[in-house]
Amino acid sequence: MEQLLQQIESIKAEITAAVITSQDELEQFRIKYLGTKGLVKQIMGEMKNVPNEQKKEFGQILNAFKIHAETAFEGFQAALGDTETTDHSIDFSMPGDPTTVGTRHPLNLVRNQMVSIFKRLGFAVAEGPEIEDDWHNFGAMNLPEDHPARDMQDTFYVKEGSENQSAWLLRTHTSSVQARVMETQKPPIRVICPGRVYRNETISARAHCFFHQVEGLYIDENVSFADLKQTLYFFVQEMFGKEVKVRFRPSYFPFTEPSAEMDISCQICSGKGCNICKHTGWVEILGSGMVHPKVLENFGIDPEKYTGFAFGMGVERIAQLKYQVNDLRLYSQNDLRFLQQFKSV
Ligand code: 2NM
Repeated sequence: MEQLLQQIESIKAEITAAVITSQDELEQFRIKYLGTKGLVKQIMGEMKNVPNEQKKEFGQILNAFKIHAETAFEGFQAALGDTETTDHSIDFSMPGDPTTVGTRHPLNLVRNQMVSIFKRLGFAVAEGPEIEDDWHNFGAMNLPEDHPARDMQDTFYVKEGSENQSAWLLRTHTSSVQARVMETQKPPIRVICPGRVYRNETISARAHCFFHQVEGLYIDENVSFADLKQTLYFFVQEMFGKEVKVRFRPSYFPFTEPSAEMDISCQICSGKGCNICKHTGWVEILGSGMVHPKVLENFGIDPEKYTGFAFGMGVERIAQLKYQVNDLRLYSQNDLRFLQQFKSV
């Protein structure tokens, strides 16, 4: 038994030390160790002389031995195969061509940042269709039949309405998504709706026929205008830094009452006066207000019990202030000289 183990160890060492440089030598190796009369088979044959109580342990040792020989053989075989098929016209030590990594679109970067700030305040993200019906885009939002936004001059209609069929259009704001949220959820509601919207404008540096919005909506008992101000103040501080100054101006929207627009101190000239802020030191960044009682009623939400605030802002405008982009067309022209200026993450 002791002798047999020594024999196995020395054969294993021999195998480990073997050098194989040709198919001939490989075949010799196979016959010597793995052939029908090879050493592995021979040692296996010794099994019958091992006392019964040692058979299990010895069996394991034999098995490991066999695997050792087979693995070595396969290794030699693979190595030989490789050298014989190597294409010497390829230099594997040459450094590879660098992979060019894409960049993220600035609107994507800014949208993600906006969403992440509102998520921290407990807002959920809601999305909806870009082709909408009259009701979700206009009617539910308290826009009267004769409101100019409903005009063909301002809105892209996909399908004209008829007596028994509502018109289909490209949504002009993501309020239509909030309409769908109010339709399906009961207060408390706290959502933001990022997405693309469409308006029939002549394309220029300052206007485009599509752009991107993030709109927010918060409905619960006792939601106040103070909540609106503090939420939006928190947002701009996170977006532009603690130094940012804000001011609210009274405004008008059919879907809110009262309504306000918010300006921030110009991020380009720090309030000294430049082209972006038209030398006022302030730039408008969003519209907001307390949700109009009629809008709440449209969705069966009791305006005596619940109040809410809503706001809407353009992603392009925020990105303009962050990255000093002075022509809206740059966002959709896919000019790599523009796009490659933005980080990839
Ligand atoms: C704005 C300005 C003010 C707004 C209102 C609503 C809803 F669904 F509650 F009626 N969503 N968004 C809103 C309010 C949007 O954009 C400049």
